Amino acid sequence: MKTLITGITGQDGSYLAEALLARGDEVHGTVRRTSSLDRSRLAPLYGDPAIYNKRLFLHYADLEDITTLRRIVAKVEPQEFYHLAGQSHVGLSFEIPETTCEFTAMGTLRILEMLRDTGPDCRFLHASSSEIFGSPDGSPQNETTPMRPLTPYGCAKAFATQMVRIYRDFHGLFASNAIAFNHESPRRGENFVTRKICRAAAEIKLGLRHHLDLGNLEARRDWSDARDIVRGFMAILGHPAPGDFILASGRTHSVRELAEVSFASLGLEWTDFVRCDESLLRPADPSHLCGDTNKARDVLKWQPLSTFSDLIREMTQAELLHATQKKPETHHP
Ligand code: NDP
Ligand code: GDR
Repeated sequence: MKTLITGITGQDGSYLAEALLARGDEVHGTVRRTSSLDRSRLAPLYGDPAIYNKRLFLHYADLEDITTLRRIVAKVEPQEFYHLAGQSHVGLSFEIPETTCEFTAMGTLRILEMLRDTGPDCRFLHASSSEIFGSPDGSPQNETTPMRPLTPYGCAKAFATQMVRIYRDFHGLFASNAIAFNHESPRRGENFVTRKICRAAAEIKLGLRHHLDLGNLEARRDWSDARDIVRGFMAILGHPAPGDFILASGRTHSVRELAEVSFASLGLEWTDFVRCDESLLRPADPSHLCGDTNKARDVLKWQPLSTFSDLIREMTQAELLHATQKKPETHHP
């Protein structure tokens, strides 16, 4: 099978590329021009001469550059198209709302318009988000929960999610929304709270720093393992009919509990090191997001395999290894 991924250099894109290659696919990914060619999450694939430019191909295309994307789709003729690219930081979307909406909302609409022209044979997945629910009336949320976003990022995802529904219902595209709740891994971006906490705990353990500044400690999130969610993406496009599917763990934890698990896994008491920094509080922050995964469990036979504490411990250990490699050598007399 030929597959196309936007956002292949990101956390999810890199795991998805690995999983699709393991399935036997020819994988194509779009990358944007950056000043550094360090696409570290793809490093294991780059380094494999049997994979890179044999079964994994990268193409330059920005989300605004629909002509280039159209050319890539025409050349590759993918059977599956995973659209993961976008500005993915919710807090930052308050600082850069226009680019967030341009890439996430309009970028998705342009791709749908292109697929409407190029033909309905390609199955399309949009990585939607729990942020579309914002302040829901009840918890947990399912595929029919009304969208009530609180953040520019959530608004952009809500627009894209509804457009996917419109193109599925009225233009006959095989287009699905994976409504994913937070998912993490050692490849998570460094400014998301899980990675930030796990990294700080490891650096504090090694004496490389002394404090960690955090925003809202009471915020609760439904955290999963990114590898479980990526498995869900593949199950969604593997299902014979398109639709919307919640992918989540169905359990919530607070940022406070997250810090406790990470620091405790290194024998540290988190309260000795964590400080509250009010400048890290967001203008708005959803507080009751928890996914109801009954549809994905029943229809796709999908379920998450990893637990919250195992994931946080794995991420903390990965940071410890990383920080140890960075640590300046001690010179003995
Ligand atoms: P990352 O931030 O790790 O990756 C984002 C990807 O999008 C990167 O490959 C990035 O490229 C690319 N990208 C960003 N802007 C553009 C642009 N203008 N043109 C082309 N490519 C661009 O995100 P994740 O892997 O964590 O998430 C994947 C998707 O899933 C995102 O859309 C995110 O919003 C959504 N999502 C994620 C959740 C999560 O908890 N991880 C939960 C719900 C939804 P580059 O490497 O060059 O920056
Ligand atoms: P989120 O993830 O906004 O849910 O978006 P993030 O890890 O950024 O924040 C989770 C919660 O932690 C609180 N928080 C902090 N967050 C960050 N980043 N840094 C801090 O110092 C800090 N202190 C407390 C936040 O306020 C928030 O409540 C993620 C992204 O992957 C989106 O792309 C995705 O759509 C949603 O998850 C579902």
